[in-house]
Amino acid sequence: MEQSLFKDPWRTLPESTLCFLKQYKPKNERATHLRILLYGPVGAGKSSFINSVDSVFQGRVTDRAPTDATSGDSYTQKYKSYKIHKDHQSFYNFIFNDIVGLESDKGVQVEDVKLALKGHVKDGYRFISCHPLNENDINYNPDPTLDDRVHVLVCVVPVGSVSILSDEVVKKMREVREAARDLGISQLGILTKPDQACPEVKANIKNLYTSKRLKEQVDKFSALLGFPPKSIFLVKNYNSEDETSDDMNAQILIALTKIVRFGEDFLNDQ
Ligand SMILES: Nc1nc2c(ncn2[C@@H]2O[C@H](COP(=O)(O)OP(=O)(O)OP(=O)(O)O)[C@@H](O)[C@H]2O)c(=O)[nH]1
Ligand SMILES: [Mg+2]
Repeated sequence: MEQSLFKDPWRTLPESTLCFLKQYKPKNERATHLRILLYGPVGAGKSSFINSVDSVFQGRVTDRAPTDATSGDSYTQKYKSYKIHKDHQSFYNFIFNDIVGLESDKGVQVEDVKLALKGHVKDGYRFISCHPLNENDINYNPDPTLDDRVHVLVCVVPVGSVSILSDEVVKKMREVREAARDLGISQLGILTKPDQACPEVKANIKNLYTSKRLKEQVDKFSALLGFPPKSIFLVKNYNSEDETSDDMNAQILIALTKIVRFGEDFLNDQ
C-alpha cells in the first residue's frame, strides 16, 4: 500500500475557494455568468459532475441532471443548462451545459459541439445523431450574445478508460479541442471514477492526489489529448454517497475553482 502512494498530494485545495466561488461574478460587464460545457464519452460522468457540484453547494446529495448506470446510448439526450441555486430566488454565476456523450459511430456530432461552443444551440435542443443542427431550425440561435457562448470547455473521461478509448472517440475529442482552441476557449480535463480505478481511493478519498496509479493515467491522458497535466483534475462524483462530506467536497472544489478561473480568463480577453 505504501509504495502505491506518494508521500504528499500533488494537488491541494487552495484557501478560500468556496468563498471565491460563492461570490464569483464575471468582471466583464457584457457577461452575466460563466458558461461551462462538459463533453466526453457516453457514461463518463458528465451529468454526475453537475450533480456533484450542486451537492456541494446545497449541502446534500442531489440528483438534478439525470444519470444512468447502464452502458449503451447516451443517457443525456438534450442540450440543457443547469444553474446552481443560491437560495429560492437566485443562482450562482456559473452555468453548466450538459450534452449528449461522444461515441464512435453515433452520439453527439462534433459539428454540433462546435455550434454549441459558439452559442448557436438553444437550450432544450434534442440532438440528432445522423445530422447536425441546421441554420433554419428553430433551435438554431443565429445571433448569440457573449452570455450564450461557451466560456470554458471541460473534457470528462473515466480515469480507468484513458488507455482504452477508441481511436474514433479520441479523434472526435481532438476535433472538439481544436475547435475550442481556434475560438480561444479555455479547456480542462476531468478524470472521473477514480474509486473504480484505484483501491486506495475507494478506501479513502484523501488518497486521490497521492495515488501513483492515477497520476500515471493523468500523464497518459495528457499525452493522448495534449492537455497539460496542470489542466487535468481527478474527481470522484457523488454517486453512491448518502451525505456530503468535507473530503468529497474538497476534491470537487479543486476542479471547479480551476474551471471558473480559466473561464474568467477567457471572459476577460473578450
Ligand atoms: N464509481 C463511480 N461511478 C460514477 C462516478 N461518476 C459517475 N459515475 C456513474 O457512472 C454512470 C454514468 O454517469 P453519468 O453522469 O450518467 O454519465 P454521462 O457522462 O452524463 O453519460 P451520458 O449522458 O450517457 O453521455 C452513473 O451510473 C454514475 O453514477 C464516479 O466518480 N465513481
Ligand atoms: Mg449525461
